[in-house]
Amino acid sequence: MRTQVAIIGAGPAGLLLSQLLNRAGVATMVLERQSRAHVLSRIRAGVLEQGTVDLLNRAGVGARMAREGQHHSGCYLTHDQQMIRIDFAQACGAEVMVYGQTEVTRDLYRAQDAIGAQHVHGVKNVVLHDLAGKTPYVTYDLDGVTHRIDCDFIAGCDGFHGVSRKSIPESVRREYEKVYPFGWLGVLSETPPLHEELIYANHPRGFALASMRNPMLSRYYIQVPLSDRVEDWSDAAFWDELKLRLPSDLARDLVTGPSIEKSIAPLRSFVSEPMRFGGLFLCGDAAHIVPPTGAKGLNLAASDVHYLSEGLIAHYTTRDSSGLETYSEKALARIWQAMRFSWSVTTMMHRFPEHGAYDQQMQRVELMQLSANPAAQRLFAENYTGLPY
Ligand code: RFL
Ligand code: PHB
Repeated sequence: MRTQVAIIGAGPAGLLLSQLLNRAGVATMVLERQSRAHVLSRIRAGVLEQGTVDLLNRAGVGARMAREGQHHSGCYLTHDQQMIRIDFAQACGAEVMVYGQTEVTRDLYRAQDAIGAQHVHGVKNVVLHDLAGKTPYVTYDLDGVTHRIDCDFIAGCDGFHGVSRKSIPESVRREYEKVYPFGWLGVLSETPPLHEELIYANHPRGFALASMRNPMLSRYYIQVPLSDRVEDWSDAAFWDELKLRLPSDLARDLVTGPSIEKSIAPLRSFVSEPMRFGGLFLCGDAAHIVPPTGAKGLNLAASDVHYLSEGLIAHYTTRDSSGLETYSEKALARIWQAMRFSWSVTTMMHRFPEHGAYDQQMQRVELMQLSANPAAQRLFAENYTGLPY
């Protein structure tokens, strides 16, 4: 079997790339290890930058997002009992859209089905071949039979644990990593959100976040030690801890209910350079991970897809390969800026086991600066709503 671009992974990066390429007449084949139901059961990101919204609209998948997504023109950072509102609209004239990654993925699958894009789910033993040569190909097993796809290019959209990044020789890869000494315990519940905007809470007991998906679906997180397991946290214990970390006026109004999803995600910053090796291009979490504090993971996957799809479409339509040549450099420039923002918000908002009184004063001063200084507010707002592509 032959295609132009073989795409490994049907997360948001793989599906969005496939959608943009197919609409431009470039043939793709998406290989996914999990079932479609499994991909759609994952609860992850919730905040979309304007650039991501624009790209989804360009991919023809924006209709339901326009109806059901919520426009947010600010968010809150809390500290002690104080609430600092960052007004994105006033600080930098931009806003974000709250619309879950699960819904983005569902919309992409529907659009892909409508144009007859090719996906194979449940593949095993994906191996990438001849990446440095002229005839790259992919082999995989399905139901005990080995298949081969010949292609011009391979897009590695298979997330942090995928096979693509590891197919680049170690002598070529440069990896940068920071592992944080805590995770986020997340709960999804069919309750009205605490507030109409997101609330990021810095508290002596640890960080908390009150987010949402829609008027009857809330998403909350609390910082937990890496040694905690989901089974250690009953719903009642989660709600009690969350209330302790929110300003008391707000906590009084929190509506609690049974959790419909509960999971712990470790926090990590990671970048692998370069993002191209011969015929292989890495995209999204396959090349980089950010801690979720800045809401950047999904948005970086989208900006990678933007650069890569432009490069591939120009290559096929005008024989101009300059976009492919500069892909890694352009994507990485934006990624490192998002790395800095995610690291700085994570550092400002969490309790670190090794931190003492000095570090806590630094957090307090940073928060005070954000509450009083328009330049600091603008920097935060520009980064949160998304730097230009
Ligand atoms: P994904 O979504 O991980 O998709 C990769 C896909 O590749 C498949 N795969 C393979 N397929 C074939 N062969 C193999 N060998 C394969 N290995 C893996 C996987 O099954 C999967 O379907 O990466 P992508 O597309 O780059 O998208 C990135 C985003 O998903 C990610 O950045 C965000 O979800 C990160 N993230 C969050 N980002 C935010 O902006 N805000 C958040 O609140 C937020 N919460 C989260 C998150 C990531 C989490 N993870 C990864 C554990 C919460 C969690 C729990
Ligand atoms: C979420 O709603 O899941 C969410 C929102 C903002 C973040 C992280 C997660 O920074």
